[in-house]
Amino acid sequence: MSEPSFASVPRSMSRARLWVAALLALLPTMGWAEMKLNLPEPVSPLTREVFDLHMMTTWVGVWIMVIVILLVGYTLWKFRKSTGAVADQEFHKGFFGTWSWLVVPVLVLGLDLTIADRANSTFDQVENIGDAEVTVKVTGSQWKWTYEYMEHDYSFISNLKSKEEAGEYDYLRTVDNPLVLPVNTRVRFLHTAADVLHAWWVPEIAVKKDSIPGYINETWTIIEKEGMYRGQCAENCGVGHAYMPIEVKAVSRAEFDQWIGERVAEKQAAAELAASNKVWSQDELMAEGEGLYNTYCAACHQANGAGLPPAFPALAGSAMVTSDIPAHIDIVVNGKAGTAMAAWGAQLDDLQLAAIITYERNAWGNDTGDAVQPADVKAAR
Ligand code: HEC
Ligand SMILES: [Cu+2]
Repeated sequence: MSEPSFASVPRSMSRARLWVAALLALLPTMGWAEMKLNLPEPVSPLTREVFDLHMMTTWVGVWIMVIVILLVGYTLWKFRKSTGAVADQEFHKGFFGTWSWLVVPVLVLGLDLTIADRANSTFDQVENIGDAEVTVKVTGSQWKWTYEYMEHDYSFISNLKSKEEAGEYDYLRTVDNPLVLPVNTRVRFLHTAADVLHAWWVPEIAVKKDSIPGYINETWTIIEKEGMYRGQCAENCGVGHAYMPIEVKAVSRAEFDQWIGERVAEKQAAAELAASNKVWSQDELMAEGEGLYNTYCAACHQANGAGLPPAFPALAGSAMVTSDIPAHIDIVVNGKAGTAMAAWGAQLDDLQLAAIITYERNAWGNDTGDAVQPADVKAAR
């Protein structure tokens, strides 16, 4: 891919015109509808503290700026040369000249310590994890989030919604399965990663800490208002970094309890089915595979299998998908290192993988007639 560079810009185009062109190019991509000047409104005690600290330091900065500008402006005006002003050679001997060296630094230090004291108590709050009622382990991987409710032994993957599903405006902001959390409940997050550094960041509800492979970081929140809160991976984690948005759906405690109860029951039923050694018909696999494909694969390969070449290859008519079964199973289970094609072996069970692969081999005119069984996937792991 050749990127346009400054070197390739014709000489005749001045630097100023380049800047104007760059700004104009940015305009349509900015979300004007939601453009706000300040940080998002906090909805938890800790993020409110962070927000207040930010406001306080901002106002200190604003007032210092105003005072300095007024002082410099007044001085330039009052002692301008045209009125015959002459530099004061005895300034350092006067009262202000003598004492300002002491008084000004003392004032500045006092201000610094005032900010430091507030910042210190905020940091104490950041580390005040406490006993939580709900603990969620958040694992970042290239390029999706896995949420595990530790008290319920229930986990799921949260994936980018395709452009078709999300719509033009919400694309890259919405996911298929948001993290669901109860309001007015102390929640503890355990952050880790499966491959490289990521960072789970939802500014309204929690502070940001890196997700590091083999290491656990903790953050906490008490969400005070029901609603949908959004965030992004905040640590550059590779070519798919922009494809792992975060959504947190905050609901009432009763709604949360019901939701988690249903999910756990569903999961148990699915596990029993996958372990049952049943031989599946092509139709059954296709029916199961379509939904899974649309959930996990369509963001890149598209619902119609056409992909988004050259970044994401088409699966409709692909040589691998229409002939070589072992290679097909291998790339889905193990991924392809160094590309955006992730390994799905750890995220999905044998039945789910067999269903997706069978779907790919028979959808969009691929019509191979193959029915890849869970046992085939198991053997290839
Ligand atoms: C984040 C984007 C992304 C997602 C999500 C994704 N893939 Fe891929 N996939 C790719 C890329 C990129 C390649 C090309 C890798 C390469 O360079 O060979 C690829 C290649 C493939 C290939 C090989 C195609 C060929 O003709 O060589 C298959 C099969 C495949 N993906 C299946 C899947 C399945 C099944 C899923 C869902 C479980 C999935 N992919 C999810 C990005 C993605
Ligand atoms: Cu990331």
